[in-house]
Amino acid sequence: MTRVSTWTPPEAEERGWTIERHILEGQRSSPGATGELTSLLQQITLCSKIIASRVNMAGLAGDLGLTGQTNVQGEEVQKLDDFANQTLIRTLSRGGHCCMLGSEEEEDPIPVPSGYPSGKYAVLFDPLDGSSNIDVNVSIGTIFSVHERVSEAGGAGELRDLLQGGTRQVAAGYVIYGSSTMLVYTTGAGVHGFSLDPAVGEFFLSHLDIKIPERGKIYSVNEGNSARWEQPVRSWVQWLKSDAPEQKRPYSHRYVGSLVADFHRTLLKGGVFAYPADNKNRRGKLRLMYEAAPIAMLAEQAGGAASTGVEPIMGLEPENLHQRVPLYVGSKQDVRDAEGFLGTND
Ligand code: FDP
Repeated sequence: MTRVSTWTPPEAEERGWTIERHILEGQRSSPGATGELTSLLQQITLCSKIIASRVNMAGLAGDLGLTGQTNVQGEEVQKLDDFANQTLIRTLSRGGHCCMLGSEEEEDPIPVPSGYPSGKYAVLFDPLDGSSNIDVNVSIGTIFSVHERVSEAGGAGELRDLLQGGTRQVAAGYVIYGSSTMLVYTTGAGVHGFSLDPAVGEFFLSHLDIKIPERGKIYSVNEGNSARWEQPVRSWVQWLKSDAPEQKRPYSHRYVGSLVADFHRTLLKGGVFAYPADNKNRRGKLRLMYEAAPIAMLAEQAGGAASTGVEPIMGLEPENLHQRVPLYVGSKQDVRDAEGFLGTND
């Protein structure tokens, strides 16, 4: 169950709040909060600053290019992918608040090393999403998802601590390394965005209680795959492009190719991002646990929707850590339209 908090978002005059203060305020008004989630989120924030600094310097520091290895998904590992992955693993596995980690880059769950305490949370992350954009200075990001453990407190974490459905996330968020670095997160009390001031080395509240417009005017999909799509997906995209000014069509098209960047735009401006299933990727390309579920929690918390095209992403019960899923996410009305074409919305 999504955790209920009585906390309400701060007023506009609190826009200069640091992320630390914002998280702490959330903790103070959550009955029964122990401070562990606060501390875990602070560790994630620290990792994102370290990764942001390395991303910004990558061209100079010789950190662009491949490591020569392939990951569990069969993709070539970039040096920055590896750096981001190691930063998150080192920090979170020894930080005292996690019992188990899951990384998009690692085949197996990552346990807490012996000698370190086993904490209350299980965290999943995609350390550097949008890898194909690393070398060309296009926005990339880190995505994270936090669950409360279901195995016995204090003992070693188990796979089931990670393999929980989207509605059981207690926090989710992403960091976008773009023209500025932003961290956007939710703990079930709205979606809030913070911008990194690199001179101070601190994230400050810049986007308060973000809400996705009910309907947008942008669609975002890799149309290079259209020959492989099922007919309903093609019909939907054709409909979005058709000339019907009275219904505010055609939509504009934008596609960065980094989920974090495409979703960030969708969150702020509305519209829909999709990565449909096709006859090459029968279950879609994106990963449920590292990408679709956290993005779905953010979308719903911002008043939007996230669907496989036939059912809500948040309702899916995961079968394995690396499972893929089709994704339609963004403005509620735009996602409903997609579902209408895919046959679920009459
Ligand atoms: P990438 O392969 O570059 O890491 O899931 C990964 C992802 O990027 C998403 O960030 C992005 O939305 C999508 O794949 C892009 O896939 P295509 O190149 O097939 O469009």
